[in-house]
Amino acid sequence: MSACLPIILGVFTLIYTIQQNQIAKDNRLQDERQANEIRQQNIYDKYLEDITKYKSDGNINLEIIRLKTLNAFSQLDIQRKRSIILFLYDIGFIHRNTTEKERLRLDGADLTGVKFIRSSTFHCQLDNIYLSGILASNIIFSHCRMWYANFDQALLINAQFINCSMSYSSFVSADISQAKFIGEANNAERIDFSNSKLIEMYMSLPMRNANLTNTDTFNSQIIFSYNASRVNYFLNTRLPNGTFSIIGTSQLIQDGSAETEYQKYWLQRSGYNAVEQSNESEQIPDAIDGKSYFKLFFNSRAFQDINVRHCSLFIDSDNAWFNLSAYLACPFSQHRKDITNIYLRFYDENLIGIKTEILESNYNQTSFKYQYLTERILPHTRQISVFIGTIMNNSTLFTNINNNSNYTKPYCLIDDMKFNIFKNIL
Ligand SMILES: [Ca+2]
Repeated sequence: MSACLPIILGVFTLIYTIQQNQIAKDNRLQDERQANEIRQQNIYDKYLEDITKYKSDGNINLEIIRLKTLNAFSQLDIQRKRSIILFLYDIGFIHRNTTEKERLRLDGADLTGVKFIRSSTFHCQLDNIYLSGILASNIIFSHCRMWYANFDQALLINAQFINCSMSYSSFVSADISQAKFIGEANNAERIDFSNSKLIEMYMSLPMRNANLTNTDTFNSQIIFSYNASRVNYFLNTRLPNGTFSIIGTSQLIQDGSAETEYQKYWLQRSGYNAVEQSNESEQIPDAIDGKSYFKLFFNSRAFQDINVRHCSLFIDSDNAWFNLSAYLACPFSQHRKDITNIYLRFYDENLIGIKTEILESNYNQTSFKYQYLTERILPHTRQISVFIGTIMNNSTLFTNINNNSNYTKPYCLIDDMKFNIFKNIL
């Protein structure tokens, strides 16, 4: 017994020391937590105080407010971030139905994991909330009313919208992959999902009247309503099984037939001569389509840019081809090698040229001839510039000028130009 006592005392001392160390450690952590809490509360209070003062003074510089807000978000916890969003909403800074000048943009604001959950004290009425460009993976909205909400360009991976009423909301160019739309009626009416990613998204009710232009729904669990009054709009859409919906094949060149005032859509290239439009009184030959056509002289050049972002998904799938067609002629030239051409330049997202294609008239083409060109569109193409012009033998021009004849300047003709994108089924 007497031999045991020191051992017991020793064990006791050891346990006591471990306990004391743990208590000291707990206290230290508690102190750190408190300090952090106080620091966050100070940042939060100062932020609210500043913005309220700007607002009451009428001294609203949205760029400064934006920087202050992003700075606050980078330091605060999710509860305080949520409070700031509700504060900004309440004072009208993040409403979709204001003008762009009056609206605070929160692009890049980190709202990851923030929760907006309706409760007895919080009604979550967020109609028209404007949260374009936020970074908000795992964000949760539960039992909220958010008609006309705007989440354009936002990153919302694995977001949850539980029993939310959100008709007419907008997710243009947003990433809502793996998100969940769970719950009751009105959950998903007339939402604009164009250009957005809905990969592996889940929606418990059928999707209705949504805009799915260029939307990626690959591997999603979405049921599309085929009720006649509730059909969704599919164009260049990647469907859940990986296939594509109808691909837009409509004419992408604006006024390719010289029928409107052509300067409306065509720009003159600097350093080149103008392209002209024929008028009926002087017109020989007749136009192929409508009443007039383009007249292109020596060194004439005009262009227009076609934006193909609305079918970027399809283009990047590497199945996209284009067809360019037009009627071309050079009846009023004096050199058999004078030609007219349509020159296509393909650009990527950064406007770096990645491909060039040319459709040309033949030599000695004195009357209109239908010509076309069909080629693959390279993935990553985002813009296509269409140039119309001529390659004329210089001597033709000089000959005419020197002869001082009554022969008007030689020119070539283009009419009924069409550019379509289509799916190559081979
Ligand atoms: Ca025409």
